[in-house]
Amino acid sequence: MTFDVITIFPEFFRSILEHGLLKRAMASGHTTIRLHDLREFTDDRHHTVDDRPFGGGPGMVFKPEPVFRAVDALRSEAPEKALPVILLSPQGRLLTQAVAEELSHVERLVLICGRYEGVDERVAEHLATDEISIGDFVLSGGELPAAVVMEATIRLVPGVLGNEESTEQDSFAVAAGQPSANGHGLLDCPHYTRPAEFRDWKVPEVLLSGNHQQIRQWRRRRSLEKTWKRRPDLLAEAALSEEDRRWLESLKM
Ligand code: 9D3
Repeated sequence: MTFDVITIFPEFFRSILEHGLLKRAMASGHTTIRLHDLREFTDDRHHTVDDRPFGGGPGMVFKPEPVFRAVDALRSEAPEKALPVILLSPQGRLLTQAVAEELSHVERLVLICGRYEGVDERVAEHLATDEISIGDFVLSGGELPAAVVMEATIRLVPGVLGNEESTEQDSFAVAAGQPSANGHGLLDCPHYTRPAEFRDWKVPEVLLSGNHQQIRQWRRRRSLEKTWKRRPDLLAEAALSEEDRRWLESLKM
């Protein structure tokens, strides 16, 4: 899978490409990430990428020409193929596990990172094939969102994760489609490791008991409890047994 990132801050991506999952995916040949400096697609002496908004108002807007030129240059590398172009913008559809899943099947993806007050609307209307936001909070530009889209997508490409993790991932995607949820569409249960007692705080006794039936029940109940308290919206979609429902009823009393 190849990502072409169009940005005025290519350097911004260096550290994330040199660590963890993205580095591994590139080293193993599963992923190619190419960074393109938007300023290289300007034609004036000052490499101008932005201008004042028509109609007035604060801030600056990305000019359309350099963005179109950058994407045209990429398109000319394989003119016969359709090229998905994602504009990262606060007006986009929300990134979810289901969206990442959808993107992971694509062979090549262009990511346009905006800055300032925004990007000339003709980019969204006539160039981008998709517009994505990573959530309802204000960031300064599309670079962090582009990195988030790449990480969420690449880890779903077969072979990128180890076998163990990828099996787990399958159940995420199929049963839940929620990044916060486990294979049953619930929030994860608490996890502990040694020491069994830390600053007077003891690990729940049941986890030390070796009774796997009880441990399974304890984990399931903690998952249900946490989901009910923090993300009741997930319960509506979760796969619940009769026993789960009885436990939830008992919580509500
Ligand atoms: C202060 C400017 N805002 C006025 C209401 C609009 C605005 C313009 C540009 C807000 C943020 C940005 C820059 N953000 C992105 O380009 C962006 C983004 C985000 O801010 N949040 C979540 N996802 C994304 S994807 C791209």
